Amino acid sequence: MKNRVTELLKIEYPILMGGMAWAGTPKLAAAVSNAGGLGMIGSGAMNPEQLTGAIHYIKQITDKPFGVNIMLASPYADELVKVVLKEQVPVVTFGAGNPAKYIPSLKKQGTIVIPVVASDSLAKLLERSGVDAVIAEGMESGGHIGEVTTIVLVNKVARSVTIPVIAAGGIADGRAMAAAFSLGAEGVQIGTRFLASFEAEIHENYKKKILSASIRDTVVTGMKLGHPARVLKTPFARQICELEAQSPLEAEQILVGSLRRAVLDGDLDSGSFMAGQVAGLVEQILPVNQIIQTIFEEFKQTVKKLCVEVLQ
Ligand code: TUI
Repeated sequence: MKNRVTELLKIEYPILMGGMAWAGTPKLAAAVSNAGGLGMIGSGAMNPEQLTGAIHYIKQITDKPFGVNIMLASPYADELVKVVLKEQVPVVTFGAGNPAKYIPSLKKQGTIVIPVVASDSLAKLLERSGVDAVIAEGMESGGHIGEVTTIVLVNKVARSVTIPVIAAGGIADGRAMAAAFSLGAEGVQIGTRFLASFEAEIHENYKKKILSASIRDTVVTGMKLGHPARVLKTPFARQICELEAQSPLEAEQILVGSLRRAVLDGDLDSGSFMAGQVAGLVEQILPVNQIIQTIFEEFKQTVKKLCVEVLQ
């Protein structure tokens, strides 16, 4: 397939991997890139040395384009940007904030810059700052979220900017990909679906939890603390939501390190299993290559069906 996103990123399918902290390892990212999508190293939990190591490693296991996601709430954000510049990473995505101050240096070097936005106003502002595309991420997604649903956000952002829009949040199959393209998106970003893959280096408990989740099995923690994050509904997640109301400081402390405990230890008692509402749609663990092929095939079938029915 050829469109502005595949041309910009030099990839086969307009499918990007979400930049997941802890779970977005070079191995998973390389699997996505090798399958024709854009793999993304999630640097959210890395220091500059760890990111340098991850970039060196991915360069050994794929010769395809890849990206690095920089989570702007990271205490290392400034230094992580220096690392991607030094290592000449082809694509950088940003999340959880406004990356305006980093854009000039990255664009000067020719890096492709794609921030995540949760509003049309930030999308317009960043378009003027010279970003190459935006990811419009709705509140169905896992991890840190905004307040607007994907169907409303992607529609509005696509009507507000002329650069390509990549849709995220609630997308795990070809039907949702077709829906996103109907709203004006030219690419999709997928996170949760790739966690339920053979290549994902997360604890088995995490994968099992995703497979057994229904579409109502996520909850948003941290709402009262100012950093809302969608996670699988476990007794721990419910406990955090209750504690937030009574003792926000205590809730904050318990949340520290909880994503690491889910990803590395599969800790069901004190881990935050970040996942999107699509966890309820994911039924089996598959190789990344098959996930991408299946999504793209269903996308084509969906578009074809609509064409036949609507244009007959
Ligand atoms: O960043 C994400 N998802 C994440 S980051 C993360 S790490 C984490 N760990 C513990 C607690 C919380 C987070 C897990 N998942 N997605 C991208 C995203 N960005 N979603 C929403 C936004 C966003 C929100 C507001 C982007 C820009 C924004 O603008 C604010 C401003 O300053 O204008």
